[in-house]
Amino acid sequence: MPARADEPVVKGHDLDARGTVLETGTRCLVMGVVNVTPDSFSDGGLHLDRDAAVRHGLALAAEGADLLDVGGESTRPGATYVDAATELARVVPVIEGLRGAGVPVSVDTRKAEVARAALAAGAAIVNDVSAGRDDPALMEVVAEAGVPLVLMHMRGVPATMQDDPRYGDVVAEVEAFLAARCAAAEAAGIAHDQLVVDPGIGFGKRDEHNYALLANVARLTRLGHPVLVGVSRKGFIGRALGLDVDQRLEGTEAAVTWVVERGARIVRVHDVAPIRRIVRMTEALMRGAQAAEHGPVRG
Ligand code: PMM
Repeated sequence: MPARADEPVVKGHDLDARGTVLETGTRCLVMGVVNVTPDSFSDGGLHLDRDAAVRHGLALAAEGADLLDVGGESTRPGATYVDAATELARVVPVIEGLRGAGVPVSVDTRKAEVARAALAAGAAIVNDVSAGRDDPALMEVVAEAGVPLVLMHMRGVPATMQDDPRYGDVVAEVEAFLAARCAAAEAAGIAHDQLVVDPGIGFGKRDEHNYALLANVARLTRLGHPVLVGVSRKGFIGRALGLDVDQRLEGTEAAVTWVVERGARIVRVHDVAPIRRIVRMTEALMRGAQAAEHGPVRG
C-alpha cells in the first residue's frame, strides 16, 4: 500500500546525549523549557533567579520531561542581542544545578563560547536557533563534543525577523535550508544521527507560513532526521484564540497533537505534565489506527 502523502516516512533515529539514549526513533519526546532570561515572551523574568530556574527545571523533570532546554538569550521577535558573558552567567550555573535532574540538558544558544561552557558544565545537547549561521565555530564545538545538535530555521535575526517576512514557497524554502544546514553540520564533523531539524515556528514567519509548515511536518521528516517543533504558547495560538500568553495551554495541546500525528519526534514545551499526557494519548490513537488498518503492531 503506498504511503499517504501526509504520512511521516522517516520517524527519526535515536540520539546519543553523552550516553543517555534519546529514543526519537520510537516515540515523541517532551523537551521542557527553562528560560533564564528577563524577557522571553512567555515566561521571561520568572526564572531569572538561578535557584528558581533550577527548581523549575527539576520540577519539569519530575513531571516527565525527557530533556530540558536551558536558554539565556531571548529570541522573541524584537529581542535585543545578549553578549556572551551575560548569557554564560545566566545558563552555566543553572546547567550545573540541573546535573542531578536525571535527564539530559540542552543549551539553547547561538554562540560557540556559550555552547562550549555549557557542555563543560554538563549540557549534553546544543539547540541553535540560527542553525550554526551566527557563529560558525559552534558546529566545531558540537562536533568535538559528539553531542546532538538541533538546527532550526529562522529568517533573519530576532531583532528584525518579523518585519514583513515573505517567502515564495515557505515549505520548500525551509526544507532546502534545513537540508543545507544538515550538510554543513556533517561537513563540520557532526554525525548524521546526531542532527535534529526544526521548522522554527514563529521565527520570521507570518501565520500563513506557520500553518503551512505545521501542515507539512510529515514532509520535513523525509529529511531523515528527527523533527523538533516548538509551538508552546506561541503568537499564532494567541491570534487564533484571542488569548494572552498565559491562556494558551489548550491551543498548545491542539497544535502538539497535530504535529505528533504528523511525525514530530520532539516537542519543546513549557507545560510538561499536560503535554506529556497529550503526546502519549496521541501515540495510543496512532497505534490504534494503525492496528485497525494493518493489524496489531508487534514488538
Ligand atoms: N522557540 C523559542 C526558543 N528556542 N528553539 C527551538 N529549537 N525551537 C523553537 O521553536 C524555539 C527555540 C522561543 O520560545 P520561548 O521564548 O518560549 O523559549
